Amino acid sequence: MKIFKLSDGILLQHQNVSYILRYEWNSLINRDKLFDYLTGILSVLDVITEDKASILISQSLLPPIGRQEVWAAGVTYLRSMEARMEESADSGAADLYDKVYAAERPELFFKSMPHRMAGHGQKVYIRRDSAWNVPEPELTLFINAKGNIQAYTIGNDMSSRSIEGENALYLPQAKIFERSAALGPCLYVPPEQAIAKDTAIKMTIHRNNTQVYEDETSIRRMKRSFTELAGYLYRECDFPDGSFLMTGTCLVPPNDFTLQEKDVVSISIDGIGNLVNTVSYKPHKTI
Ligand code: DO4
Ligand code: MG
Repeated sequence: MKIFKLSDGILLQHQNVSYILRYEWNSLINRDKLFDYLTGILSVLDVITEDKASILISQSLLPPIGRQEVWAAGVTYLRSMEARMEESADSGAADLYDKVYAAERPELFFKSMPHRMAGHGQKVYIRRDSAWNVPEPELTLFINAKGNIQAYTIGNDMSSRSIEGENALYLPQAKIFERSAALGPCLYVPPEQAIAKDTAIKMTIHRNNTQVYEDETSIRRMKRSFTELAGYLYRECDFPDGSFLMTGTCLVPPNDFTLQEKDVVSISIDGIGNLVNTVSYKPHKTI
């Protein structure tokens, strides 16, 4: 089952039928047993045609987030650890990454407030003061206030490799800036609370209509479990509206690759869909 946040309501798709819900986003997604609740109300919802659903999605789709904070996990795949050890070799911080990969406690960091997020079809930004920028495709959990994973979405944890590589203490600047994170296009609510272990993640990057990067992998390669990450995040923090947790990147483009303005990043995850964003710089202030 998928739910799409629209500028005027919520679109639910289940077994090839589309429904419209007039519910408040935050209280709807924060329920326990979300899949059971949504299947229970299907009979009282308005059904719309497939054509109408496609028009609504193309014209009024928003990122699937309300008041939630967005957090991220790091170094949860071997590929991420290796890439970070390479980029930080000169700073002497390479050890941090293999230590955290092996440690019991995961790396978790704050990523974004809702107002900084991009949704499907919107621009993501790269920093003007960074020479080496990449997208990070990440399966993203929606965890409700009780700490239970209810849904999944696609995340892009846009990152500056030059800033993080220069000094690991610069991580917040490498990670947090306007439109440095994208979520979408929908929330996938599975019948059981776990997504399939062999779920594939694929990323392509196009420049001037030519594909300049393509790779894919499976979430099976992740070192940690989703419940482990959620458990650490909720240990000493409350999230009254729930939270989003990006689970770490599994794909890193080669070291000679950096994003450019107008590149198109497309991330697809089995069962969820496709998150597409065009790369840009934050416009200069006009005041
Ligand atoms: O250690 C820094 C960030 C790691 C990260 O964002 C990732 O592995 O996806
Ligand atoms: Mg990441």
